[in-house]
Amino acid sequence: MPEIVPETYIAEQNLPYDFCPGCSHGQILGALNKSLLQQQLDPSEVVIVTDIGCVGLSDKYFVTHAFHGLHGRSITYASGIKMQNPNLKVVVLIGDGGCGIGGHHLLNAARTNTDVTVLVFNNFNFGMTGGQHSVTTPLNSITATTALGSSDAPMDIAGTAQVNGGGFVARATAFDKDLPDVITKAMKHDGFALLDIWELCTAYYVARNDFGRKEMLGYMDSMQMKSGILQETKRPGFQTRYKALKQQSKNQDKLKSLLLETKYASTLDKPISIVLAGAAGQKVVSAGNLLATAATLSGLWASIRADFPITIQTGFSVAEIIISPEPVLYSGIIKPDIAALIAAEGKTKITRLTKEMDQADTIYFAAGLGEVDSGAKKIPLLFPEGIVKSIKKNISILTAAMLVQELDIFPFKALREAVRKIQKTKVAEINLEILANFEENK
Ligand SMILES: Cc1ncc(C[n+]2csc(CCOP(=O)(O)OP(=O)(O)O)c2C)c(N)n1
Ligand code: SF4
Ligand SMILES: [Mg+2]
Repeated sequence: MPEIVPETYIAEQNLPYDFCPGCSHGQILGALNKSLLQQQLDPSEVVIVTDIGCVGLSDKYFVTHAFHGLHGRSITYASGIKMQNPNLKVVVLIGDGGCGIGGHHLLNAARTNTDVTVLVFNNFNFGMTGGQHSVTTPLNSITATTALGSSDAPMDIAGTAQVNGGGFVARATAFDKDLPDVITKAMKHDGFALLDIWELCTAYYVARNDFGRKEMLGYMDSMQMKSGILQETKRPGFQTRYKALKQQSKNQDKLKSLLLETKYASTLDKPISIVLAGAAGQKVVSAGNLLATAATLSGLWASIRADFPITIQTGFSVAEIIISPEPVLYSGIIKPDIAALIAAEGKTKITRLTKEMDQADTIYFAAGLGEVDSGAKKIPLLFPEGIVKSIKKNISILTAAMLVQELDIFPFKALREAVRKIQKTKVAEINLEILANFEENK
């Protein structure tokens, strides 16, 4: 139990609610507060994720953490928050409108059984924008967008979660006395939990359709959509399942060996962008990965973007690498500091980039590729004959070695370690020999 449990989870300084008189949203929030009190949760371990709409105003009424994002996307944010920190209790507050706009997210969260609790404030229309019809609007209803009566089949939100494997699914109304208890059950369930809570938008849906509490219950009966717990499975939630899979995995050591811990030092004080431009089969992207890995092993940040056509073994192959003493927040390169033209296909592909380069930048070019429309310094890519059987075949790794030597931003041994760390044994053996020959002959 937490050291300090509040007397209420409602942020009273923000009351009264910004809802119209008679709107059920406040009632559901009251039930959520009661449920949190039942559970005696530490407010700092609860995250309320709100969708858009009148329901989206709700997070500010709670003393817990809050996240408010785009319409229909709240379940994805909640899933991400839970994945990142499985100790948090994550509750989504979403309207029927949000469930329609983000329907794909809803059914996939149910399938994944990700451990979040979704409270659907289902008032049968878009409240906030003036009462347009939503996916749950009953047939023949009058709304701002269905003046002659809605002709769409209403979506069964609880039913959708149910058939898609949601761990805990219930249908309720905002007036149910036991709503706090059902919310508590849902939040305690290990896995995806959804409560389809039927309620009243007094400003629009109620006013236009003469639809009060009694009519809502009558509609529930007529649709044979029973209230109560509809599904409670024993299937473990995604986070529990993932943890177990990770523990059982035979690849534990392999996964650990992929961690790139800082082993070497670097004096780099500003980002440097490098573009390797070659052709399919030249292992251009592998060379880019080696540079980025070696930089990471030297305590730097690195990003790599690979670009190649959908075809295999033909066409260009380009690797864009940024190495930086700070996190790389944008991995695109507009004007490279260094470009290495390894093959004609790559040279053509990056024409737009080389054109942007000026005398502060350097273009290294392989034999026959020196004609470049660019203000950058141009230096031929020359390697001593005899260091490897075929310079042409190994030009990418040789270029990476040359760049490490020329730029001097991390030690050469970091490149060797990168080869050992990320390449398959046979490939690594060949590349380590190439690097050894390169060092001997430099
Ligand atoms: C993608 C997108 N489409 C439309 C809107 C405009 N919009 C804002 S609130 C809202 C209606 C919300 O209805 P609902 O989710 O049912 O919540 P309620 O207002 O009924 O609580 C709409 C359509 C939006 N913000 N984003
Ligand atoms: S418009 Fe409807 S949903 Fe929004 S606050 Fe008013 S009654 Fe509630
Ligand atoms: Mg609504």
